[in-house]
Amino acid sequence: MIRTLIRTANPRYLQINQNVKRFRSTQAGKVLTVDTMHPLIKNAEYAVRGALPIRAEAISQQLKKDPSSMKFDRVVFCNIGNPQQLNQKPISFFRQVASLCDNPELLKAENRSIVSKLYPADAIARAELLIKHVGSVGAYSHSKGIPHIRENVAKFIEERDGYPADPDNIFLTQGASEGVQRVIQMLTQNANSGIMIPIPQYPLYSATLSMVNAAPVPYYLNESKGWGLDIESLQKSVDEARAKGVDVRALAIINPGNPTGQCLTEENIRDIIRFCHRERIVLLADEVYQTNIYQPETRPFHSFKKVLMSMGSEFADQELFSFHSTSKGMIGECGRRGGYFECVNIDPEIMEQLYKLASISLCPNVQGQIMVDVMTNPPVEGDESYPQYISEKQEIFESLRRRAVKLAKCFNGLENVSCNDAEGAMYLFPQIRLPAKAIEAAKSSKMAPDAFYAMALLEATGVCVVPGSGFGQEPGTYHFRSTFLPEEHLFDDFCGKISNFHKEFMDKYRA
Ligand code: DCS
Repeated sequence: MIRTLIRTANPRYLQINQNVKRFRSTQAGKVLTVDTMHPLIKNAEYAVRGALPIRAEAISQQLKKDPSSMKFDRVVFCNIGNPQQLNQKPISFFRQVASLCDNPELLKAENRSIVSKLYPADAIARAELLIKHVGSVGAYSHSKGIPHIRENVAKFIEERDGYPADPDNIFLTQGASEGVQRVIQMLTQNANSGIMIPIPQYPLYSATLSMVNAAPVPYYLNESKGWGLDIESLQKSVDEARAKGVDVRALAIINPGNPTGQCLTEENIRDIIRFCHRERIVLLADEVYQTNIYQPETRPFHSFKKVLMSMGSEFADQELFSFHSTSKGMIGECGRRGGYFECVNIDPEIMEQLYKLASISLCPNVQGQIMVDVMTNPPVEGDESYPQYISEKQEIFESLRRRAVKLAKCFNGLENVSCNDAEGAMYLFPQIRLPAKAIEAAKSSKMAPDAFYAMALLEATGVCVVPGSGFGQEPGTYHFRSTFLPEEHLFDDFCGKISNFHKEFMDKYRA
């Protein structure tokens, strides 16, 4: 009792006691908060899954509980190039091979008679071959990816380009994303290292640069020339960055473009290679949409590797990384996370460092690697699965092409909206000239004007698009990106909803 009195009367004791309490109260909260987390991760932005999709997800959940709570019965997710989410059918052969590899019991002699009724002979043969090379899909593989599959990727590249490819220069990855992130990590030494990225761009690039604390060096695509890429714009941007002391090390090109859908001509690619060679810049060619080509006669796909190889010995030292994925094309197996990148003219010591980096993650997931195998080595004429494979692929392709045209027509029919056609990829990126009153209303809601428009579209129709500000755009212009992936039988309704909303929006905010 006396001791307690002395303690409470002693000012020094009171001070200590208060400090302990304060210490305990900070201890009581979470150790990991947004104030204590890594600031570079906090700063990274990724609009494809940003505020709009988060609200769309909440509405979608709400509609499940209370279907009449909105003016529409479901959310249409046009914010992401995720075809199977919108019911695109997987390619049968791919799934047959994957499922047999997953369940090798089916390949045992005693099950043969049943299995051969369910699976075509070439799918069974492929699964057997893969299992021979892979072992179990449940085992870690070689960190660069299963050698047999890398050999198939090399053959695919050789056939596509007409120039040799070395399986040792190929790394299999979990989607193209992992490859892009790894290469950007390798390329950036400090905050002064710069990577040129297109504006508009797919935000994987800006987000990765944020996370490694390197400098994005933007170059603008020319909307009035069908989102063309001119060398003057590249030169201007590299000169300006270097004048500010930025060490510009690489140029990222997305071809066909995301979100812009343009497909580069061979001549243009040649000029870009000459530019990189002259300026000593590594090329990063993101070619994940190489088979989403909708005007193949006038705008076919040319790989950077092929064009570089065709330019002869003068350019034989140009460094190039090119990326591909099983998520796009007519495959759309986004969730399986398959991809690869090819390294061309990369320093052997850097190849070792890339191998080390891959080893730290042990290996890319094996089912994703199997998807890369079937993507690069699909059924060929004479195989049992060939007719079905070709017809499934063709059906998806023709439908995507029709939807691309239909949506561009819909956008171009809207007041104050203009939209370039998609030569490739899965997206349209229309420009909206928003009325001053809408821009003011956006300001008072503390939103970017294009985000304000996109949010109003979502709340009125359930259609979820991504505001142009998430990809970057010329200052003072407003855009949004929409995929053209909604199912074709719902497409007229989808276009109708957008048109009605747009008319009401313009009526409300017209000067
Ligand atoms: N590169 C580009 C240009 C992409 O558009 C994407 C995905 C990727 C790389 C990475 O894809 P994977 O890791 O799946 O191979 N596109 C995103 C988009 O804009 N919508 O969906 C995902």
